[in-house]
Amino acid sequence: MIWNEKIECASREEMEVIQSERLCDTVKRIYHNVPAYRKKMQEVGLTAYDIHGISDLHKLPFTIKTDLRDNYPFGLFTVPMSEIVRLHASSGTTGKPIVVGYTRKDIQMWAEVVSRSLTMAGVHRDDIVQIAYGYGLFTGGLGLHYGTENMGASVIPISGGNTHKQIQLMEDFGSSVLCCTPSYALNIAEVMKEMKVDIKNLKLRVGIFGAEPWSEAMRKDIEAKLGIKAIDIYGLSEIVGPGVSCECEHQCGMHVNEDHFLPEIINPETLEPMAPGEVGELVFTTITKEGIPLIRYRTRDLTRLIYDKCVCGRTLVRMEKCKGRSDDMLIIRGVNVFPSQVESVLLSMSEVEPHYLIIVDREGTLDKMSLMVEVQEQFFSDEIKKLEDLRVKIARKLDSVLGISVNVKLVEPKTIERTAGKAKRVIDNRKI
Ligand code: DLL
Repeated sequence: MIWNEKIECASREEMEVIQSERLCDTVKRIYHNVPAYRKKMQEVGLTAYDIHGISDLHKLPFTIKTDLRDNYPFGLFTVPMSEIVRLHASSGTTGKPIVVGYTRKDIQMWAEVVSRSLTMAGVHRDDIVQIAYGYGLFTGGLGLHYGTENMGASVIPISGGNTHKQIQLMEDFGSSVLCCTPSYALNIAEVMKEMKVDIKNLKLRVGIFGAEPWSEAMRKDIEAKLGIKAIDIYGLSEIVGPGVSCECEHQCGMHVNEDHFLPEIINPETLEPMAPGEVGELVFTTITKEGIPLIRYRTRDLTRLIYDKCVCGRTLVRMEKCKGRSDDMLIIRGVNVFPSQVESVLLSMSEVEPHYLIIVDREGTLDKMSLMVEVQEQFFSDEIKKLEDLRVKIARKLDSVLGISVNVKLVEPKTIERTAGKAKRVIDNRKI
């Protein structure tokens, strides 16, 4: 089944007409309503009337995460707050988070693209959908929730964690669809084994997994352990959250909802557009969003676009599984973490030096983050209690800023290796 056949199977010409019209409309709105955007466009000698369609897209300036931070919290919103019905947020590179506002129409559009995604994955109205993505400022839980309700399937809004209960409800309620991060899916499978739950007695059929990178090998592992089809879903808070793109049952690339999010691939070094089919950085322009439209937003995710028609019949362009990032963002237990956030916490504390090393491991199915940090010469002491208090203080502060627990290890001054060139701040031992 296809949720919105007219759009999802439109010819390239039809799609380009829709995209061009919507792009021009968006550019006019932001030019007239957002001073920061108007300034950026004027700096490159553009007015809203210089954009006539998608062939002019490359003329527009890029938007990056720091533009959102510089206009924190609501500076890039295109409508008054009275029109905003929801706020979500995700990690910024330092200090303040990135804030995204949705109008009522934005929420409806988001539900539509998630309903399309679920349908692509083979979900239908009779399904019982267990949503184990976090509910809250993170877009995973509520994004999937509205899309599931919109298509008429039944939602179990359990949110993340409490794995025993997840499994109990799966058994008792007969959940047929599981939505969570791929690493949490493996964690659930592990606990099921401990609880001696036989997957044959479950109704689970489909998993909708995303919010972090995962490999084909991990897909096979999850599919075997849970006895399901594992579907990749992609999105980012800045654009809308989950539902920017999703795989269909053929699992051969994620169909981008390109009538709402116009994709491009650029060379992250030169910022020039890349030829179709080449791997580069994914850039999105939102062409229907009202709350906070974004022009040429650099996602930092590396992938390529496939324009061939899919076996499922959809013509929506597909993006390959993400191949990494062009910046240093880590995703640890589904939470986005920038080394610069850690650095700003350390710089705010006089007892430590900003010499540190982040180590990420995967123990079983769970990511663990450790941080080695040098203590200031004059603060270093033989008194264990004093050091332990400091360790706890740093861990608490990191937890409140990053939203995940960090195993902090204090080390003596000058023990972390110094390099003449770029400091190596992260060791990622996960084999994803
Ligand atoms: O992770 C939205 C989401 C929720 C997507 C639930 C899918 C499911 P953010 O927290 O803003 O939003 O993180 C966005 O996560 O730029 C990618 O680097 C990464 N990411 C998201 N989905 C995938 C995926 C949500 N399927 C950042 N594969 C993005 C690889 C992904 N990376």
